[in-house]
Amino acid sequence: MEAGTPGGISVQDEAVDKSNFKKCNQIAFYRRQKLLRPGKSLYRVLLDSVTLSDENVKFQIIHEGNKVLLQVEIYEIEGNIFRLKIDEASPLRPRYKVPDVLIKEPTTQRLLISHKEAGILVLSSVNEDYKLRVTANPFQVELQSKGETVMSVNSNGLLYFEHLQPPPSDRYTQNEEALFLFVQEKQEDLGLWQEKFGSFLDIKAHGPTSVGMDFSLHGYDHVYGIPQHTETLLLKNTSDGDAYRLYNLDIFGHKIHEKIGIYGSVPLLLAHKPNRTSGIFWLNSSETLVDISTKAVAEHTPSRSAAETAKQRAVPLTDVRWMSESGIIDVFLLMGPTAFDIFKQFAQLTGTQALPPLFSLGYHQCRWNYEDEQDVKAVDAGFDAHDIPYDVIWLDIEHTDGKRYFTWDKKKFQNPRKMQEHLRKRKRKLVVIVDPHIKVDPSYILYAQAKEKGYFVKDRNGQDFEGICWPGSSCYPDFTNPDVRKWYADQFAFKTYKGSTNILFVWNDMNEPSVFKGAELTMQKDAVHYNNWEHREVHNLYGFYQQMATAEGLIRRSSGKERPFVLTRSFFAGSQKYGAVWTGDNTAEWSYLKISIPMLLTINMAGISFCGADVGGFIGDPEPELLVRWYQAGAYQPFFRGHSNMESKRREPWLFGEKNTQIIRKAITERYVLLPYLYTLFYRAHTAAEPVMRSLWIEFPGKMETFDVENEYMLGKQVSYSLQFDLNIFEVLHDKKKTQKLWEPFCLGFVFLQIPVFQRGGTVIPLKTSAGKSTEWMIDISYELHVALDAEACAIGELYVDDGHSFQYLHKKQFLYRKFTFHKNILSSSLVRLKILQIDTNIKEIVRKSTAYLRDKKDKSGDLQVCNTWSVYIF
Ligand code: NBV
Repeated sequence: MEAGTPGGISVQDEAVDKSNFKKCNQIAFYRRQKLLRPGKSLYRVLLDSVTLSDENVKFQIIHEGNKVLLQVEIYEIEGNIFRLKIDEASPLRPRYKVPDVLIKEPTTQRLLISHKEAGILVLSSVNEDYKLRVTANPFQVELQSKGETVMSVNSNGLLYFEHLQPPPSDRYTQNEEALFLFVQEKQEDLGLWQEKFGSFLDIKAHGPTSVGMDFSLHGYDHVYGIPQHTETLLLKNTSDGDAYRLYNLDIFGHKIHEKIGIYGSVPLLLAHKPNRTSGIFWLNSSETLVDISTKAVAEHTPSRSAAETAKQRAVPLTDVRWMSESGIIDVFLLMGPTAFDIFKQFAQLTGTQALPPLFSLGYHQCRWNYEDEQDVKAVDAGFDAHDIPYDVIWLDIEHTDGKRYFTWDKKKFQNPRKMQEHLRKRKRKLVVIVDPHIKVDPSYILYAQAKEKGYFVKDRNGQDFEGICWPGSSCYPDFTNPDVRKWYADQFAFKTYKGSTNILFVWNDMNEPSVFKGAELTMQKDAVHYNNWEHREVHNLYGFYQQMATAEGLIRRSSGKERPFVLTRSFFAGSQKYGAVWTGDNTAEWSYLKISIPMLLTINMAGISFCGADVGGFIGDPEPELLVRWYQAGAYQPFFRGHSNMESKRREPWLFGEKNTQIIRKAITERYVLLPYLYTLFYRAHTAAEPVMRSLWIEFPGKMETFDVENEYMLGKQVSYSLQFDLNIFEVLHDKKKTQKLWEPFCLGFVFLQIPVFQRGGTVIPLKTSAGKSTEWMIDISYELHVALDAEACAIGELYVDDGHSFQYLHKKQFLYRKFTFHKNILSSSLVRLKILQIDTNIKEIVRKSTAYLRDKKDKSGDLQVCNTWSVYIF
């Protein structure tokens, strides 16, 4: 059978047909919500219903039209977070509340009622820094920080809540029902009880359940976040077009600069102005749309004279309207006030980045497909022959027995253990793909077991949901069920997963989930999950749960000792706890290289530091210059993997002539030399929620000129990377002046020989003195510190080291964490935490060597070079 076309299935045939995917106006709940225009909200607070407890303040609001009551709960959460929950006061049945995303029930603080009269309720935080001013009629909430209004809620009156109703058949006689359906049709098909899209029909057992609300961000005209879209870093105004869509979809050949959702969703939006950053985390896993509109308004200051009013300043204001198909309104208002505070606040709710095993920060070589054991060995040997470091080789779907995951193609991979032993000797790892769909085949043990245990997602008639994917007819494990996750995790046990060893790690693909003949190539929204929840409620969580179960499986197979590595395509808020994500099927074109940077920066802002884009572009064949430039970019991104489609030409780094091989080798080598710094950054991401890859505004929050920069970013605090397309004008951010023009010694013929990377003045970064064949080969290579001084001739930096693979750093606190200070010509190192003695000896060595290095520099130039801004440093 032809590879990739089981049962004649080839996704490539189905690719990029835009009509497969909805535009916003083809989404019924969006059309319904858009009927509500900005204006006075019909919701009014019943002030008599206000109750205060240690945990929260509760009250009811009533809709003046339909008289439905909603229950509002306001919480103050430790660390400058406010939570607003709105649900029906007495729903017909419980509405879906997203479980498993918050790492724990947040610790609340008692709010105080400081004022309650004349239709106004004022709540204050314990420290009195924040005030929530609740207006009763119409219902609005204004959030103030020390007197400054930061955000207001429902100020455009767009609170929208479709309450659960009995189906029309229970409410009307047959004739009335016919009339109802007729009226419904007349109303441009509002899609209340069913919704058509092409030949697909979504039957809504519980009718319309949509929710929505607006937020005004005062003084802000820069908003970011809500991945994943192929869009600019700065979120755009959506007034004249489609809203940003958060709905995990597998869009093969997706275009750039579109607001349709691809693969993963994190409903976290950040707003930034020079003195403050705020965040909105809309915890809802159903399809969600976000409208954004920025305008200038007159400055909002109470009681001004006529003369003052005439001189009123125009200030920016951004309105953000969230609309979800289902669930409740559960929104966290993150008050910052700095970007780093927002990252901490979000991590406090959803967890921090898992600390990756060190090997996974090395270079990964992937392709759809490395054909067989010989191919794997040859590619592995190719890296050594060409003196290029790499850590991991990957196997795509063709390695399996007919797309039955957890199995091997018996002809091509006759002895997978032996192949892994071969790789192990060469200190390398293997990653294999494990997609969620399971081939309908009673003789396939995974299918038979899941079928028997009732572990598959069901269709609306209670039968196992069947869709088409790589293996042909497939069923989908219901990962929302904890028993299914446990069963799935058990499949990774060495005894169960035949041919697997502890150098094998996992890649979860197609987990949006991708269903070839489904509506928008995904699962029917009326499919049914654990506890009878419809797929529409949990859609954006499917991949999150698969990665959770997979990571758990890898941890369990090592009896809790080893850190897992799991790459997922689909993700949600909190996926950072389970591993890495990549941006999916990009195309081998310059524009995709360019857009990969804002896409990765946005994913980083949303808490997922461990992310990357396929180097070279997955679809098509990059021209050599593009490939080389992509390696240079990837070397400075958190997850670094070369990958290509089965229809693309082979692309191993040495296939493009000696000169290109040399430049690629250099880029990958630089990555390996930089690993101590990168690993330290991941430690910071893991423990302090600091993103590894940061847009400039995060590091320079007061510098407006950085707010929209998306071709340059910081790797941690200390290194900046710049993607430059114009070889003659090279600008980097300068601390004092706006930018500084550099020259072109970076260019070599058609391509940069040097990657435009800079070390920030005032910093010390730890490096290895050279690269090895893989991370494991580098254990004995010594470290060195690179010091770039600031105007005061000082510098600081840090280094984190542990065994690189186990949980000993956590359970036994076996790690080393050192801070370095360079001051008055002396480099000193202070211990933050240490338990591994032999590494400490190494550190003394670092200090000795680097001081020598500095002396060396001094000798050569006659003076230590003081970098009062950026030091141009070529690694
Ligand atoms: O498993 C094959 C590919 C994989 O190589 C790619 O990285 C994924 O994003 N997969 C998608 C399925 C088919 C894409 C046409």
